[in-house]
Amino acid sequence: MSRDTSGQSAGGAEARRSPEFRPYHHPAAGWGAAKSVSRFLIREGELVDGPRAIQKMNHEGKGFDCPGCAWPDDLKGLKLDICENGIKHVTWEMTRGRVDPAFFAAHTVTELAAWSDAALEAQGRLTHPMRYDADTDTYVPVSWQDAFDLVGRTLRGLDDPGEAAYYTSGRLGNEATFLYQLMARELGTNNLPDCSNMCHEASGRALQAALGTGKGTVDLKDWEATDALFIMGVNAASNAPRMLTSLAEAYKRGAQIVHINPLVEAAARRTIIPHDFVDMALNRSTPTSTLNLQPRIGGDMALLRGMAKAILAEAEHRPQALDRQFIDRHTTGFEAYRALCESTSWEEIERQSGLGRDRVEAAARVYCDADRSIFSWCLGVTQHEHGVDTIREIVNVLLLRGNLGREGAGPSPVRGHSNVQGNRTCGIDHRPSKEFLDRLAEACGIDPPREHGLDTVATIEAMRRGEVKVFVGMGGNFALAAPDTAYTFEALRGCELTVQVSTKLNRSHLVHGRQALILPCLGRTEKDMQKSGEQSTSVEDAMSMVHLSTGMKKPASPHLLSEPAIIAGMARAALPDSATPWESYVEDYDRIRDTMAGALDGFEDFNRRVRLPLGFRIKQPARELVFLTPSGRAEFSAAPLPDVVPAAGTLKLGTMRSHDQWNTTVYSDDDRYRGIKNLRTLVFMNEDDMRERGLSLFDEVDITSIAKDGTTRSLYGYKAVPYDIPQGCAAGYMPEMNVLCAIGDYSTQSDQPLMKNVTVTVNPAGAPGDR
Ligand SMILES: Nc1nc2c(c(=O)[nH]1)N[C@H]1C(S)=C(S)[C@@H](COP(=O)(O)OP(=O)(O)OC[C@H]3O[C@@H](n4cnc5c(=O)[nH]c(N)nc54)[C@H](O)[C@@H]3O)O[C@H]1N2
Ligand SMILES: Nc1nc2c(c(=O)[nH]1)N[C@H]1C(S)=C(S)[C@@H](COP(=O)(O)OP(=O)(O)OC[C@H]3O[C@@H](n4cnc5c(=O)[nH]c(N)nc54)[C@H](O)[C@@H]3O)O[C@H]1N2
Ligand SMILES: [Mo]
Repeated sequence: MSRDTSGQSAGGAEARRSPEFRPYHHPAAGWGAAKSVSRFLIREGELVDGPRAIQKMNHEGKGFDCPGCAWPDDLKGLKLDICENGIKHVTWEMTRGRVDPAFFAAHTVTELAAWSDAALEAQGRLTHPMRYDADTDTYVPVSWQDAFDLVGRTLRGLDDPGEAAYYTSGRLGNEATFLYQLMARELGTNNLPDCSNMCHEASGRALQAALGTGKGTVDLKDWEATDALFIMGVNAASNAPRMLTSLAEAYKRGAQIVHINPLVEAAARRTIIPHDFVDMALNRSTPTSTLNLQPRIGGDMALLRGMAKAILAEAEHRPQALDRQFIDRHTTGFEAYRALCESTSWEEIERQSGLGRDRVEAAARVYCDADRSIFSWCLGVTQHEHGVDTIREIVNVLLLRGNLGREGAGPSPVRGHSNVQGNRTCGIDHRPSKEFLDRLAEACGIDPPREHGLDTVATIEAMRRGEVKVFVGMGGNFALAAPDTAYTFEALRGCELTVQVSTKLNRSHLVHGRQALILPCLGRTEKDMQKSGEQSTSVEDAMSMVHLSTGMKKPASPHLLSEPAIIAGMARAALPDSATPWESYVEDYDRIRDTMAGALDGFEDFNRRVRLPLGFRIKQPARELVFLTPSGRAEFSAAPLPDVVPAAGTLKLGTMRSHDQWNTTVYSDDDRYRGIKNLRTLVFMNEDDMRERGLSLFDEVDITSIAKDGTTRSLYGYKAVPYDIPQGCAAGYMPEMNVLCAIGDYSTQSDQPLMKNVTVTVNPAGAPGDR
């Protein structure tokens, strides 16, 4: 494949300054974060409104949910339970910049396509619905009604409802989510790809199979009560910064904290809790780790297997290392798992995990010494071929010591987008269960399709084959977030119609179908007025708490509609004879919630309970030791260890976020906690791997990925950075590196793209045979 022609250029405003790398030795959060926030507020011109909005964020009573990550709110309604990245996120939505019809008239799409992604987003908020005009190659204003009619007409003209796909990015509120899936299903398709297909699909599948529930079972109270935390494959200081508070508090109470990550991230060192004024004033930091383990990329499962092996060995002379009573009463499959652990050699465990036996045993010792343990994980565990097996192995280890269904113990996936978990709960699922569809049919009087729909990768492939002709994106930036940039671009460009419901200009507006619409919506911080008055929407956090979010800012433009209103408008146009009261739902979201109460398990009495001060928690059967599995018990798995050792001459590359970005939105070219300034086109490498290739700091390299089917994809002129990462492993930034992720390289277990497990060669730039 030739040089990347996706039109992407890495980076934000500082792209031309010279790169710097100085390993970071300060605590996470604290004054560094405070400084970064104030710089950001000044840059965005939000010194007054910004702080006022932040006050309203995430706290008990009336306010809006942080549109950032899905970490739960402080249980005491702490007003200052906010973080640097949440502040950036809110301020980003409140920018004063506007992308209006005059802007679009002044720039053709071809011209905009040459702009960097950062430059596109930096223009500010979208103000009017716009339609692509091929004659002038520009977006031109369109009335809402004409936009809806275009969608309706095109959808009605399809030969089959499965020729359309309906994407969501995980910040859509529950009420809009419910309407969106209702629209798709009433139209006759389960084609509901979502960002979760790239994120935690593996967690859902593994937990469902093992415990009969697709979610974690613990909440913040458990985090406060646990004796040992195992934090796997998450860069918490950047991506779930409020976890730092929990880690510091755990440390102060004497809990053990084990970080498992090829990189020693900032959260695995020390932090200054930003709202602890005494610690802030004294610049006093708290450690957030008691043990750091650096497995090779993909080596987590072998590490867990080794821990289990060590626990079983320990139980031979100390029976209480196992919770036999729990195992006998609540689980199946233990003997097969025990036999598998015993037959897996230490040699194999060391080779596959990349860790010495003593390190694995040290982790097992921490685990055995703790009465209550929590395992928490994110993308470092999920975006792999064997992500499902690895998460089931986490559950296996938990089950061995009965770490389930009691305070301070259990699995705790760190979800991504603020409402990605709520999206799934409220019906965004391309593989809905029969029970879900039966209830939906009854509560809404529709006849939903029963066959499975398409997920993210399958949608791209179907668009590329011409089988999906209409793509609707409810938020997000599909073109850049999805794997195989060049392939995904071609797929989108082959569509008859692409519709993007967005707040800001992004790449997905410029990589469009024959016809295209940009439909601008209210952001979460903004006031949503409908016929019955001001509306709130609900969201669910990563620990299954559902609460209301109420915007308070004047909308960025009077022409914006709310997401429920846009969905209802499209639905009415596409389904003129629908008996669903679309207009009435939009007048008063309580009406949507009343229907949801009948349609969704756990949402009984929704309107009342969601107004309780902290909202309510969706019941978790596994938490009560009720397992909705075929056996009625928690199920041990016994999967063989995969071979994750890179072939000679290749490295395993993991793509990840910098500190200063939100998925496809890049705020700057800095990655403070990793010591990087002014550089995104980099690859972190082990020093020995660099030496072998004759590389030193900032030397230019070409990176070529080798897909399962043997095809290759390349990025040129990246800069090598020596880093504390195991040999054979490399890391760099998404979304730029999506160019390297082949469309066919997704997990056979979860269908997730292998974004943390790309086989690459790295060579000095322009080396012979490289291009
Ligand atoms: N500020 C900010 N917050 C965010 C986001 C954001 O972009 N910006 N994105 C949100 C979303 S949608 C999500 S899903 C989450 C993502 O949160 P994370 O999962 O933290 O996301 P990544 O940056 O992809 O980082 C993954 C981590 O996995 C590690 N890793 C890589 N390979 C392996 C492996 O094989 N094993 C182990 N154990 N670790 C590995 C990397 O070193 C890195 O620390 O964050 C959410 N929060
Ligand atoms: N290589 C690689 N690729 C990855 C990943 C990885 O780790 N490595 N991670 C994957 C993961 S976990 C995820 S979740 C995806 C992220 O994929 P997406 O969720 O699709 O991408 P985002 O960058 O979060 O989307 C940003 C856009 O959302 C729109 N937006 C913001 N707020 C709102 C709102 O309130 N309403 C609406 N309608 N639109 C809004 C704005 O227009 C903005 O440009 O990327 C995936 N891609
Ligand atoms: Mo995500």
